[in-house]
Amino acid sequence: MRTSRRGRRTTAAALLSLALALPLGAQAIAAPPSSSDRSGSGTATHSSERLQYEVAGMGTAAQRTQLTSAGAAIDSVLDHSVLITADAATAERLEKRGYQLTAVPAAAGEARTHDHDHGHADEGDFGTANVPSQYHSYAQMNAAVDSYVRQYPNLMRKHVIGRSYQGRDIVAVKVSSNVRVDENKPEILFTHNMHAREHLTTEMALYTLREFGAQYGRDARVTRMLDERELWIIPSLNPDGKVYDMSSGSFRNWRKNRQPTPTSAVGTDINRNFAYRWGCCGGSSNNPSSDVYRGTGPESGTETRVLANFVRSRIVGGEQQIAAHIDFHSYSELILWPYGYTYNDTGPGLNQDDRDAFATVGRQMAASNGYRPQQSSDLYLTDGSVNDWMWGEQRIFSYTFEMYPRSAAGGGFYPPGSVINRETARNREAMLILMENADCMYRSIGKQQQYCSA
Ligand code: BZS
Ligand code: CA
Ligand code: ZN
Repeated sequence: MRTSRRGRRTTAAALLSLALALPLGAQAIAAPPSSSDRSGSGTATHSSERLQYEVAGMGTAAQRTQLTSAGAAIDSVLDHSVLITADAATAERLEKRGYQLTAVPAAAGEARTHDHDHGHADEGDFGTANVPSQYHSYAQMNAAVDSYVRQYPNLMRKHVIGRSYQGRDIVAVKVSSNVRVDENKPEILFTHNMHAREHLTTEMALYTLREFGAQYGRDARVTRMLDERELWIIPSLNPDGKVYDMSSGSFRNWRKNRQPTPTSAVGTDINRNFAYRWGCCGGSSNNPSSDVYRGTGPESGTETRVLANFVRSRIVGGEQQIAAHIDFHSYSELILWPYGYTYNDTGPGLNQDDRDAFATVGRQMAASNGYRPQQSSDLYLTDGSVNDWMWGEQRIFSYTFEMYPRSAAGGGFYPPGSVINRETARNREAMLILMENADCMYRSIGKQQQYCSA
């Protein structure tokens, strides 16, 4: 099944010269230039074509961390190897350093996006002329948000918390009874689509709006949570990346934002750009062409800054109102907690009780959805991740959910639309568990007396 890397690259080169040989008009049809992505020219797209590789001999977190600090973003961790997506330059760099790369034939990632799909009735879940794609584009996402807010005006309110690098709205929907008033209730934050290609996470946000809207006043737990908590949902933290990933005929496997860097490479990894031990520990890259590029400084990424400012704005009367947070990613079916920058279970500001509360609630959530619970550094080290900042700087119990599928075989970043309903509803119980624990996470370890009696 697997072709050698050289084989694939020859194919890529052939495709590239074919694309360049096409008349301009035909090229425009093959890969329409995206007017809304100012930095994304067709040529840049082709010359940085990105393939997926399996890297052998990656059985330990230390080995995976080393690969990460060499600039690779790991898509998925297998028992003895990992899958990465890399452009040709990165792949070459890794091979020079002695890594064994095998190109994996692209499968689901070749699926077309709906934006430029003109009637390929056999293209299944990613959209046809008659059946709209089940994955929302950025514009469709906003339309869906607006319609929920219109449908449930007392329960949902839209806040534009800032703009992306290219100027798109970054939207947070507040969901709570008496939604217009900032009440004294524990607040919970769900963030989605920080990484461009992880579109299932945007569907997760839309599911939550739909479900909570429909179940308020019907389901006792949902009703109680929306009466006693204030929920913030950010359906796309990376609108520029989402649009870029969807706006040619096929998905681009894009992860980062679309902000220029000091080189010709584009994009900062938002999840390596937060201002807690930024770049400290070999868990990110200073190479702008890397998928885990950490940016020029902490919060140099526009979207990182928008989220951090929003979270800081929730400090009221000296107290951070947000108690708990889930950052939804895909894929691998994992529940992760901090710290990511160290292999140690505890660290400065994270004592054994903190860690035990993280792990206990994390495992309860995992028992409900079948994901695997673990400290994120069990995978590989990361620095500047959102979870480390949320806990280390804001003392927010912050988890990462890596959604469906478990492995690349289930479609990787682009699973068929037919799984959306099942795989979003799968997290209903876990979200409620976190919300129910958010008033006192230490109750889960029997230490509410010590930590939560005001
Ligand atoms: C992803 C994987 C994600 C990352 C894993 C992770 C999250 C590690 C948080 C540490 C902390 O992109 O879905 O590498 O950013
Ligand atoms: Ca409040
Ligand atoms: Zn991600």
